Amino acid sequence: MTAEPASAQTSTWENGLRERNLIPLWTVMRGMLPPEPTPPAVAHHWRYAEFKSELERAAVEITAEQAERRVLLFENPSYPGESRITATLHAGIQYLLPGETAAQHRHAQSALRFILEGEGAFTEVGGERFSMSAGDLILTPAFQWHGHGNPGNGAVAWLDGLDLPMVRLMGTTFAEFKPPSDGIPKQAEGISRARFGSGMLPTEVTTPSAASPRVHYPYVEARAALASLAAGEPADGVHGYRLAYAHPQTGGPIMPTMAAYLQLLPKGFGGGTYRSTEAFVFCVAEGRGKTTVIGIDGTEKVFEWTKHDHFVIPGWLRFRHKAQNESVLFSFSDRPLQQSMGLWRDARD
Ligand code: 1HN
Repeated sequence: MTAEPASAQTSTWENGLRERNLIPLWTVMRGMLPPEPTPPAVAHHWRYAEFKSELERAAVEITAEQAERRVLLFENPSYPGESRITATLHAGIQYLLPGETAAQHRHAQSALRFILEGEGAFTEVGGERFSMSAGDLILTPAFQWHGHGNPGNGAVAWLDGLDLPMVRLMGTTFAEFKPPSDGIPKQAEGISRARFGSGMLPTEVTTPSAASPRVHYPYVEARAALASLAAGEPADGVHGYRLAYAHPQTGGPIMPTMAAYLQLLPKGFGGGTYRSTEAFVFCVAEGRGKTTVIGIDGTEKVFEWTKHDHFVIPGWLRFRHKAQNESVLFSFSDRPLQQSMGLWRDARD
């Protein structure tokens, strides 16, 4: 909302100001300060049954080598041409056939990967190989060399989540596509897990790294934790049984810009309505259910989801989950960025 000019004279004067790149704040200030968030992104649902065949088609159209990263990205309908799923997050599904590799590169953006299906592929991060199994979370902290390979027998698909729009906003994008001529220093397989993944920590490391040095969070462990919670305590009224993947040195989020969660919704679970300033990208790891999202204008969208469907909920839109079968949802968000700025809030209403 902008104020009407007080007189034609003011308007002429204002126009003169504009020509000199000077803007009277009072004409634009109310638009800058809405009483509560009005996210331009919309909630949206991508069904695996619909995009799986497009991934297969992509594998016919282009080799992983040509594509460098064979990804179909989820673009929010509100941001055409901007390759983003929310104001701050990028998400897509990467697909690698047996025998294919995706060359090493590195960039300022941080990435996380949640494996959908396929066994036997690996990703290399900072010179260490991590084998991928369905449901695993694997991190690629900013500026680490990383590439992927699939020496297995079947295709592999995984969700890529990146903080690309944040890095673009700050104008801090750097990338390198040619590894050093003497190669990327190799690390023994399992070393980061041995150092940071057992509930113990190296005694000589004092400064926590910005992103979790654990890198790999296997599904078997996270899933077993959720099962034990569900057997041992009542569910949260909104989230069911939800755990955040944690940075082993700080207990905080796994990355400075992105948090990730795994949650179990028991069969028949009906959650209360919730909203938070963080935008969520959800991936259905198991089960079947529905999520109702209530728009700013009060209109409801119902996403009936099943395994490997994805959906996005922009910040400050109300939503609630219902599970038809026992379900597991993976999600990631921009919460750490918001918390570092003192901006994060949520409400159960
Ligand atoms: C990237 O480096 C990967 O390394 C995946 O697998 C998706 C999307 C945009 C920019 C870089 C990867 C990406 C990406």
